[in-house]
Amino acid sequence: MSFFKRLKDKFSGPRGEDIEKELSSEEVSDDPSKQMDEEQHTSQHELEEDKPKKKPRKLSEADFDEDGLISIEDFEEIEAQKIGAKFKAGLEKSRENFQEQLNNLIARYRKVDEEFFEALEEMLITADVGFNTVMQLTEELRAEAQRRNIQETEDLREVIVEKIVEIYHQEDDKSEAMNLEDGRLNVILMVGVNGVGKTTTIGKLAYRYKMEGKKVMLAAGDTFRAGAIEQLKVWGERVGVEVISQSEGSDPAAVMYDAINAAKNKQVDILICDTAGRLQNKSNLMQELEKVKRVIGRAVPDAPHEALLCLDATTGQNALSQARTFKEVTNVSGIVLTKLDGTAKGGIVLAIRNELKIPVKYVGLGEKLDDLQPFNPESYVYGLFADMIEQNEEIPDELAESPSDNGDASHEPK
Ligand SMILES: Nc1nc2c(ncn2[C@@H]2O[C@H](COP(=O)(O)OP(=O)(O)OP(=O)(O)O)[C@@H](O)[C@H]2O)c(=O)[nH]1
Ligand SMILES: [Mg+2]
Repeated sequence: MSFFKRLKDKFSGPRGEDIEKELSSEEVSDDPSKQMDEEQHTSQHELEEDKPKKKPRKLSEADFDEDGLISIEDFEEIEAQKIGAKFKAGLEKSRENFQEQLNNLIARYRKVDEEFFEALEEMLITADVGFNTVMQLTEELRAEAQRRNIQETEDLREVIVEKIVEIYHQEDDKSEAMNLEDGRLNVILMVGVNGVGKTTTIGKLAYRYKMEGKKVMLAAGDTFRAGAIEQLKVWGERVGVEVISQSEGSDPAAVMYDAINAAKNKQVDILICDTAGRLQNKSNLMQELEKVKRVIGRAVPDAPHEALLCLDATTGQNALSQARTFKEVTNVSGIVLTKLDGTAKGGIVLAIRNELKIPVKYVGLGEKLDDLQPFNPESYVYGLFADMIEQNEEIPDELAESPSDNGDASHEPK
């Protein structure tokens, strides 16, 4: 089965069309910070005008058997297609950009030659993919085109998308999975510069874990910014989880200490700690972060189990430089890349993964509660190239004029 066909079956398929039809166009903002005093959110928090928000499909009666149960296969199928629809909606800007540029390239350079590869490199670098990653990708594409004797750029379309997934997987085996275990207090620390989406992400994560049946607690460790504690409390109320806080200006390490004690007493599964936005070049703030981590580590062995660095995808190369500095001073176990819905340069995901060697664990695809999705390279490329993937019609074997290996795009993915 071809790569495009496999992605189409998984993320779109027959149910995908239903889900899309039922996606409503009414705008819903679930972000409680929007309800707060305008002054508490500076202009860096302001985003571009949002696209209409879409609702995932609800299960219909037909999905249930006579006992009112749904099969695991049906459930998984619907879940995969919901994820596909989320990534498709969240990556709309990037997809328009990527697909249009790729179509233009293929129309302009019909033959696979050096000129085409150079133009492709330029396109990918402009989409924030990152220089080294682009070079590696096009190098592999050159080799693959030669190996399979691909002459027409049109026949390289699917190979390009497939290589993006491959390049994501190689390098190391660092996984996107969160280091969370049942039967212990898991501590997640959220760090990053101002306005990247730390607090919002904490709200969305709390919602996700609560829906999974976990007991969640939040620690209001941003004691610095006016209104930050209140913002986290609003999230806590909305999601229905307890928030441990002290007064503004108090020592964040003391808040963490309190929160850990409360979490232990109440047998919490997951404690998520907010921190103040800190500029990476302010060494005192960075030291404060280390103190917070020390306190957490002393109270719970091996904690924090995840130190997630929040990066704003709309800041492009600047996000990469933030990550490099944070990585130097503190141990970052994963990245949350927010506001992917707000950029047309979604290639930044690849740059982060390949140039920083830190796994992207979650991506923010919008402002609604369930718009924070676990990152997965396949859902990501589906979101980036969905129209191309859905339009792809696999040519039946008997009709495909493919003597041995002349540009046969229907090889199994590795
Ligand atoms: N469109 C979109 N907006 C997001 C996303 N994540 C966060 N935001 C918005 O980004 C803005 C800033 O979010 P916060 O969570 O307050 O950021 P923060 O990092 O906690 O900011 P400080 O506390 O000031 O350091 C809010 O308006 C959020 O709604 C996302 O994935 N997509
Ligand atoms: Mg915050």
